[in-house]
Amino acid sequence: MFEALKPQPADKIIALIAAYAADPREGKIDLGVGVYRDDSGTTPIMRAVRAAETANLQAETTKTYNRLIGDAAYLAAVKPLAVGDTVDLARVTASQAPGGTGALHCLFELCKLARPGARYWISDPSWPNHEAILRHMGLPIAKYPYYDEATGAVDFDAMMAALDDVQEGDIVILHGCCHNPTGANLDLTQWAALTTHAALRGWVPLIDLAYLGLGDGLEEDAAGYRSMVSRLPESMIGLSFSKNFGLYRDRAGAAIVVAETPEDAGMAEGALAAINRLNYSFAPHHSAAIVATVLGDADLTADWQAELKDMRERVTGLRVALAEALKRETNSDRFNFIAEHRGMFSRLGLTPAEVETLRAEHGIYMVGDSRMNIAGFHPDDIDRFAKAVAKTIRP
Ligand code: PLP
Ligand code: TYF
Repeated sequence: MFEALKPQPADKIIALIAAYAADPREGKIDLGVGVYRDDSGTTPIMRAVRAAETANLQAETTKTYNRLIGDAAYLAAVKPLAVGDTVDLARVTASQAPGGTGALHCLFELCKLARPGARYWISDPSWPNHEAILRHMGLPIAKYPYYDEATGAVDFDAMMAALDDVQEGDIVILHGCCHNPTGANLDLTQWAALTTHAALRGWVPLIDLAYLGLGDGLEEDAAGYRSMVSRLPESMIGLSFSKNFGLYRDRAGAAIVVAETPEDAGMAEGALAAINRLNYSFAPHHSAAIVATVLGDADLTADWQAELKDMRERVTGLRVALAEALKRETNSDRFNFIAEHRGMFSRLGLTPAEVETLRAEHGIYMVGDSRMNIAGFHPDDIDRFAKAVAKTIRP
């Protein structure tokens, strides 16, 4: 039967990992997959994560099954982290999921059960896996324009105009902060306008939250989507701890539902537990237990927040240095937006041919749409990178 299978299209981001590894050149620069790296080029295990993992290893007494919905301490810590004190927690339920991807998949399945006719709106562009997963699940996709290449900002008018076609009950996927791939984010006024639109038109937001704390701060990054969640009867959050806890391969995430009433939240909880059972029964415990231990301990939480702040500030510092170097080398303001953006990514705005030239001639790897993982830069790379870009785009 397997001869009937067709080759699967590669994930263009994941494919870059292998292409970069196979390049023998000294001084190659990896701006591909979105993982945080420090100045030594490593993706560190965070101090609080290491401490919690060590403590858990000693304290753990059993490996028996936990609950289908997930670990109680983990979910109790995760809900307030996501929604803050903006909603009554009796209206909030959550399930443990293997990473943010797992959380999104669970929420799509929940929507499929609750709203069979819904369309799923994604930003154009968005993280490619949004469209890929929805397609895989056979769910109907609609797109809203998001990014204005000319200004480097959100094209909010175009976004709102497209959302005029939304039907009651549709699901609109929004990036909670640190938009992937553009780095351009909604401001508080725009979140408020979207909230009013959702309230009037009856669409339900699904917030993809993969970079909380990597933009301007844990509270700052949450302010926009929390204001929306607090004003609407229903919303969902797909949370990932891959980036802000550095737990990538260990897979920690949560599918969070804010329901209109505690009774509805109870129904959603039952469905989420069943979805977990039907997919893999129990989500991986190890990584979730690390998050629960960190968030359940004031000292570990403070240390996690301090290290996350350092990570965030490294990225913001690299943004400023990069924008300055590109301004100097290209003698233009074309790339100033990089310093304004937040999160791990910005798109340079180069053509696919220019991206290919950077790879072939300079050993610089970025996604074909010219998305760069800013955290991938070493400070010493920036001048050479800016010179290479200037040479590549010179008419
Ligand atoms: N959503 C966005 C926008 C992402 O960039 C990512 C990748 O990190 C995820 C979700 C899910 O990440 P993970 O499944 O590794 O937790
Ligand atoms: O966009 C990125 O680079 C990260 C990592 O299928 C990632 O979100 C990329 C592709 C993918 C899973 C994770």
